[in-house]
Amino acid sequence: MRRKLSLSVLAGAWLLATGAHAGPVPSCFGMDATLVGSGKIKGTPGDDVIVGSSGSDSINGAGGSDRICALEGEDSIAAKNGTARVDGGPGEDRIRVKAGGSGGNMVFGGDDEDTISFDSGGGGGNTIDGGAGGDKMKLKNGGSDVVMGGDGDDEIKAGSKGAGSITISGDEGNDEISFKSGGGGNSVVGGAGTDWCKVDDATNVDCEILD
Ligand SMILES: [Ca+2]
Ligand SMILES: [Ca+2]
Ligand SMILES: [Ca+2]
Repeated sequence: MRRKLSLSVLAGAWLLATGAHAGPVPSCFGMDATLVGSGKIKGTPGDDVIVGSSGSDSINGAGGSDRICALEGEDSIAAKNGTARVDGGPGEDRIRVKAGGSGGNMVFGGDDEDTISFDSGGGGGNTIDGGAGGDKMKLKNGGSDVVMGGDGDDEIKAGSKGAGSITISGDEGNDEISFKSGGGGNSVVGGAGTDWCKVDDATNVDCEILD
């Protein structure tokens, strides 16, 4: 059988071969990595599957629908213009996603105190989950998004220009949530802990209201 490896896979394989074990190619959101590295990692204008290192990485997807798994360390992650799937992993990560507007983005801060800024570009059906730790999330949502603070005292600033129900949950911890809706039918729930909310319009609100 013929096996064909793309250039980017070869680049990743080279990096893997330098380790003690040249094990299988790591995966990210169910796909084999096309790029594996540490430190500063830059993707291509196309769709990349990038896996970082246990150290602090600076990963730039450089456009396209990228899957980025930064693993441990205090990582800085940027993705733009496509549908992004990003997992910061453990460590205090800084994640910036400016999506292309097709929706269906997935952003996970993972453990520890992450800073997430997300712009849906108008597309809906996105999932943004801060994970454990007190996260700071600044979100321009699309319709039908699911936003979770996860454990810890989270600060969630969300807003949507599009119609469609958005579900925001602070989860455990004392959370602060502000939400500007683009239409009705939204849900803002603080979850366990003492939570504060500032909402302009939501059908289901369960938290202490801030004026
Ligand atoms: Ca890392
Ligand atoms: Ca993290
Ligand atoms: Ca959290």
